[in-house]
Amino acid sequence: MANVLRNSAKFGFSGVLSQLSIHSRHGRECVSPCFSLQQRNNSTSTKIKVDLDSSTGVAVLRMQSPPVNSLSLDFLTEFCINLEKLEMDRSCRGLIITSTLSKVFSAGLDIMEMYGKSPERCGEFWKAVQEMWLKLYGSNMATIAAVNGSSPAGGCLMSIGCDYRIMADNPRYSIGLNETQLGIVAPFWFKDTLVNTVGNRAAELSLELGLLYSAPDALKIGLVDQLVPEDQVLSTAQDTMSKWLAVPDHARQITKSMMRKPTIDKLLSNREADITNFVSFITKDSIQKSLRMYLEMLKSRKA
Ligand code: CO8
Repeated sequence: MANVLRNSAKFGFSGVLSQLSIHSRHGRECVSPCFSLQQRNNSTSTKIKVDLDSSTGVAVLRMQSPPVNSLSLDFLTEFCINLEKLEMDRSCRGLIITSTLSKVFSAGLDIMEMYGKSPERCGEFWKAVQEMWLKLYGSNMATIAAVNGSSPAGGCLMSIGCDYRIMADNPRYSIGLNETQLGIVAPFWFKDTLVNTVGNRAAELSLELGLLYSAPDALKIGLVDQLVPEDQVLSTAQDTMSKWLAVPDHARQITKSMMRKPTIDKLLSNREADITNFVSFITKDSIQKSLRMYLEMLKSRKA
């Protein structure tokens, strides 16, 4: 059953990853045929840096794509490749996701990927967003988000895709699914992940109003699990991870699958329709206009 979870996140994987795929000695697909031991332990790409400590079995994935770690197609592709590598590496049991940027964990989906792009490109982008969530939410690893800055929209999705969230105790940092504030609608699997995290009522309020919660408010509704001083976010994540890894892997993985598989299967069986919906929605003139106004607002806030 543990493999069900692993495989459910893997099926349908396409594009760059499938071109890199080979079969591993375990009979599962793995990426990058020329993946050396050194690369497996520590990989650095442009937007993401991964350090795997083989003595603890814990990898730290650092997002390092200024100015705000927005989730572009390139970023998502790198993210998925790194996740796939770690997933296939039997020495890796836990994953901590954090940011190297000050003040920002991730600003969510790169709005420029949704503005003024062709339907084909939008479809490709959305497939990558789906893939990121499928891989993370369905990961066999224990996953902790070390949220050391603001984490709106897709950044929040990434956080709630993990098993546990530790956030910097800073009221200036916010987290939430604020899509309606941009005039767009969070798809059903964003909604399902939020409901699974904070319950139906809090999710309803949060989604309809597009609420961004300050770190203390996020703790109150259970959107994050713990607040710690900013300089202790990563060390607390590492300490917490050792508790998660004290649970036998197979028991934790089967339990995780039991909790998450219905949500994952719902997207897997509606994946193409979800892409079609996204493309027809996002390319509408009225939605493009909302995005343009939101981008202008972001720029003017700076001025
Ligand atoms: N995409 C692209 N560019 C962005 C984004 C983004 N998500 N966020 C910020 N930027 C840009 C800004 O425009 C600015 O650009 P420039 O330097 O050229 O003026 C630069 O990044 C720096 O931004 P700030 O000055 O605002 O940086 P701060 O450190 O002051 O603030 C924040 C950081 C808090 C992250 C802030 O930038 C912010 O709130 N960003 C917007 C976040 C947001 O609303 N994201 C939503 C994205 S949509 C999404 O993730 C889910 C969509 C689901 C689609 C469903 C449709 C069916």
